[in-house]
Amino acid sequence: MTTTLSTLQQWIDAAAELTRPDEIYWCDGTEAEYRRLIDDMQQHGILSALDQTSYPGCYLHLSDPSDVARVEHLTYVCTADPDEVGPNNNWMPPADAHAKMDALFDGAMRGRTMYVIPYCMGPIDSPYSRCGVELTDSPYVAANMRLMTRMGSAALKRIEREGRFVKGLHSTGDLDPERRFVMHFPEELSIQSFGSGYGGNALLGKKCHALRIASYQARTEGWLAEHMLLVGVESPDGETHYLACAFPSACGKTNLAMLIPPRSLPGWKIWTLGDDIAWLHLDEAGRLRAINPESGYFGVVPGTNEKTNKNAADMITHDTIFTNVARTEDNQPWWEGKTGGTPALDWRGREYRPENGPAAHPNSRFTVAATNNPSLSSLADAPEGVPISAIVFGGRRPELAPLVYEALNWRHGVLVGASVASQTTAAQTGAVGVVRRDPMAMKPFCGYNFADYWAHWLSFESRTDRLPKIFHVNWFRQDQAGNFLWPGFGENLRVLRWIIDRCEGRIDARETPIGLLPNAGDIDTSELDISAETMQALTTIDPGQWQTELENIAEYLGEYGDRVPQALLEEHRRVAAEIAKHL
Ligand code: OXD
Ligand code: MN
Repeated sequence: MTTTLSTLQQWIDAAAELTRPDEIYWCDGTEAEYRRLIDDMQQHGILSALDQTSYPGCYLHLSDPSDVARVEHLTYVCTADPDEVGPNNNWMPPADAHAKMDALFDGAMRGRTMYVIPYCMGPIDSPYSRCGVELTDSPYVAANMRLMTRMGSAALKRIEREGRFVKGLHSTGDLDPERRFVMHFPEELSIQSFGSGYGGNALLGKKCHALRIASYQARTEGWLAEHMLLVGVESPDGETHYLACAFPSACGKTNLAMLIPPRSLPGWKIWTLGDDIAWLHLDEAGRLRAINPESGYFGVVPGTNEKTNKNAADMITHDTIFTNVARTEDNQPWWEGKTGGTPALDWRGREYRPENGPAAHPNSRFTVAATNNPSLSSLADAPEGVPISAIVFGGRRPELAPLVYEALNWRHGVLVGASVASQTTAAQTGAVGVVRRDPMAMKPFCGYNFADYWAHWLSFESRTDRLPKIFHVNWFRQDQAGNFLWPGFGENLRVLRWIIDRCEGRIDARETPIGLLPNAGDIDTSELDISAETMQALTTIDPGQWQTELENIAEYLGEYGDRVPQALLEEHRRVAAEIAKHL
């Protein structure tokens, strides 16, 4: 295969000239090709087959132990003007970044094959979708891209028709953490990633394209590229509402997107559109519509079981690539939180010993095609996407934030989103469990200055009067002893019901300084073992704590200087003044 698009061919020729691969292979995206990639990787020790009787089509990849998470400190956005990327990104002048990357890529693919991966982010025939081509020397990346994106001939046809695509160049290099960089050049629509094989650093369609580059494009084109799951909630009457929910990494997006309704809520159904990224556009009628640019899931494995997420547990029993999980004696995958089995080998391939830490890496992952998902929505491929009833922000907050609250209006909702904070997890390299600000759950992913991004969010208010309502949830409140106050998982549907009832104007709410909270008894707790006092704790606010929170938010917004929109600062002053009245 080659291409009729000369700009594509010239770019590939130049990349090959620099990196010197032994061979260039064009991916067509077929099942036969996927099988060949898997077989080759097994022969070269990159993948090993898991027990094919109990886990048909499942394989295990073990990463270099230094390469198991996203590397935010080595991720850069390179624009001519440093102010454009803001304090939320690392910046390097494009010329310096190119010089650095050229030196790293020089000859890096000698002895290797360069895989040419044309991909489409979003349904192949959607006007909202965007395409890219990734050049990589990693067959693991090629196989994962087939599960995660619409990859191959159909994407190439669209690229040749449109003539426009994001250029992604990737090499695992020698996996030396000192020679590892993920560079974005939004003005050139290009990405260069070197020295890592880990998902978020190497599957360039995901975080690099669908969030960092896409958010940059979305600002100038009037849409939003967001770190959001997309889920359809169908009531027993057959009414379906679509929610777009932004939570930081490893805060349960996959679980919420695939939620199994509890037995005590018969007749409810959940339909998954996406578990990580949503692209949101206003349609001609002024409604916000969303597509999921991905077509597979790269989910956190530990904790997945029949109780926490039966759909995911079932989904990963076949045709799945596991990365960095442990294995049992009989070669089944194993992870902390799995029902049954005992680990024999840990994620580093060593005999399992508890003193070496967890058997599976806390950020071990599954990669599966969305078609494996029993709760996949019939609209997952709809070119026009789905209409959004509510946007839901959330974070991992052991204290402070109530179970759920509603913003008074869009502008207040933007402040709520800009104020999201959450404990860090193993999805990124660095300390785990530290509360950090993560506006709209986009801290690691917004490809431009957050101050401009908030202004962009605010601009939607003047474009339509049909914007969705905005909410904030917190499934992670704990008592003094560290026990979770809310059962979470499937029971979160009870909170989604309240959100939907609010969207439909079917239920009242209580006005508080931070927004609208549920009235006592309005969140259905039937058949739940939860006391009225606990519900009270989950649905009231402590004005003193919130005063401190508002001070912290002001300090955080201050980091963005004069660029922060006045409307956001005014909204902050309004909420702070309301809180002061309740002290
Ligand atoms: C992810 C992440 O992998 O957010 O989705 O880190
Ligand atoms: Mn994510």
